[in-house]
Amino acid sequence: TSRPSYRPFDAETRAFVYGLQPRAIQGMLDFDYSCKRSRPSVAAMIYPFGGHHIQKFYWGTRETLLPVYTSLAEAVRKHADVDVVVNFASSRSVYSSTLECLEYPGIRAIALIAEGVPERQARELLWRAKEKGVLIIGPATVGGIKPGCFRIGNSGGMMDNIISSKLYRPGSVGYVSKSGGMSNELNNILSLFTNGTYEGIAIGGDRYPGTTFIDHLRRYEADPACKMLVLLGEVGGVEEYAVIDAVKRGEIKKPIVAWAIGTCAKMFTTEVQFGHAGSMANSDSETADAKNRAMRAAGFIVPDTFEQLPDVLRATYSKLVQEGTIVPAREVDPPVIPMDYKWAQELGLIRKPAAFISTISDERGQELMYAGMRISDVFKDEIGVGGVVSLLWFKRRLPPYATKFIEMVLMLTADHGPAVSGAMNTIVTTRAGKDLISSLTSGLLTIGSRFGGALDEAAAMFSSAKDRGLTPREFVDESRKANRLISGIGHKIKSVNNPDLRVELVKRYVTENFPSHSLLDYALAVEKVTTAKKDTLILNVDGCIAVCFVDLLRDSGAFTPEEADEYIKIGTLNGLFVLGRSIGFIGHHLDQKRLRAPLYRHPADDIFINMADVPQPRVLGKMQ
Ligand code: Q5B
Repeated sequence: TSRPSYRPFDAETRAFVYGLQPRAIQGMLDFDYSCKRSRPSVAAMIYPFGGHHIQKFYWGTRETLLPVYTSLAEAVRKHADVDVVVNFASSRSVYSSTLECLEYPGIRAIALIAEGVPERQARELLWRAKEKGVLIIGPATVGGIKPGCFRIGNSGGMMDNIISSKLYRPGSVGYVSKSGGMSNELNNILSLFTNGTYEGIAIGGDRYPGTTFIDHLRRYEADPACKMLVLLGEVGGVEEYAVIDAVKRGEIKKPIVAWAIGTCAKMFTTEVQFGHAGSMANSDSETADAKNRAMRAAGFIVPDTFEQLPDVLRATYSKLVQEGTIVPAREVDPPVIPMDYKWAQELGLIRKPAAFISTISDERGQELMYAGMRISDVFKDEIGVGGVVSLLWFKRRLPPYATKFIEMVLMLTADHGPAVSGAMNTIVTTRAGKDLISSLTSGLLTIGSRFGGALDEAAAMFSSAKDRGLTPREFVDESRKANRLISGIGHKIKSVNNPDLRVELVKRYVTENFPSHSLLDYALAVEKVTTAKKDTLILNVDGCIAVCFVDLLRDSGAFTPEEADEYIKIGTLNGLFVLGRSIGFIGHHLDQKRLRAPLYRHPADDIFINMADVPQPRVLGKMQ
């Protein structure tokens, strides 16, 4: 690139981000947009897993796409203009990925964000990078920021911080620090007491950073656009002394304001290790006080306390303005960056009507809740499947006789052999090679008003007839006149002489356990009338369960009359058969799979095909 070596980042800098870091990348793009860059600073992401794909980001108010490559080689081939890598690889993989970056001569700067990189590996990377003339920032750092030009990862903090510290446009002060957090503080102070940051680098808190204070201060010294230097050092290590030597040798001539943090260490009676791995004094010269003294003696502008840092910054800056070294530029407002929806919501700035309402379960807290009941209590109270159904379907705990009844229904309806319509469809579907869900749903879709899905209508018909005061015979006659079959009456194979024992079990349980069973009694009286006509017109399993459930809804005391009516109307009762029979359909699917049952084709001789009265096909329209 045409960039001078002292200026590795400018408004044209393009970077790869190593690792999937959508939040950091969005932050970099938002920064770019606030700087009015013509195009995003991130060209692509490198992520070895999950295949080559693209990801969507915001560019101001619009959206833009960035590619994700699985190899650096491909990324480098496709983006020859990229010369920076922001490496978010973890401490485990940062070594190998950085070595790989160093193989590409086009990559001139690499920021290593990972913490906990083994010192031996960090030193080797540092040495190899130096050999190739590649600038390394980190490890264990947020990186740094070049206002108006380029932001490394999350440097500079949230966008409101970036805007308030005026990082969207360059100032005149180049700083180095160890900590990313203190860099944010410096950006803020510099925006208040000078014309702001020209470039800021946090070298990282490890004992062996890839580049140290002096490397960056030399660049700032060489860069004519940088007019004033700031060194924010800290207790531990000797990097500040390299800067002192450079100042003494006259290599650094620009005014340099400095402070070493950690002067409070002397207040402790024992040795203090601050947050960074390197921030512990191993000798007197490594204390913050010794460094501040030495820097002051070498001609640095060192305040007496950190609190006085703003004053000396203001004084130094004002002097440079007076001399004409710094000519403050006219302030320009940055473009408005739309706030992320989630952030705005967290701040309570916006509200939005929810598209969905849900009132039965909640998994957002520490523990999954079923209608207000913790999942651990579901087990502690041993409420069973019937209890869970009562919570999730009716949003309340029903008395034990009721939850046991629900369980009984699920067990009774679980299967009725392979010959029934739904099981047949499941079996045929399975034999066509379909999966469990397809085979199950094919069976479930068969459930309807004639097969298994007669519960809701049976509940409605019987309760309406009883509520209207019709005698059983009047009800049967009314239905016949209207040409309506009575839902819940009749069975293909069960009859008075071949009773359905499932129905007998339900009847016995309900008469013994329910507080009342008036609709069941009414339905049994209707059965007497219908079976007198034909012995297969029994109260069938659908009908029996339906009328008993109405008795439960109406007389258990757990539902208001309105709720009871509503549950019948909204199709709750068929749900019992659907849920129960799913068990059987899944069983049939697994059975056919186990049996390796081949594709089924119905024998043609079992189908009467007659096209005698089908008219001969005619060709419509003109013949050519
Ligand atoms: N007739 C169930 O039909 C069946 C009448 C009736 C008045 C009636 C039929 C029906 C209502 C729907 C219903 C649930 C189709 C059934 C279930 C689950 C299952 C299934 C399994 C399992 C049986 C003969 C004569 C005719 C009809 C009259 C029939 N039903 N009159 N009300 N409800 N019922 N479904 O045997 O004068 O001769 O013309 O639709 O409740 O699905 O095991 O298989 O667990 O899987 O073919 O138990 O009853 O009788 O239609 O030939 O009728 O009786 O009008 O009179 P059938 P049809 P007529 S349980």
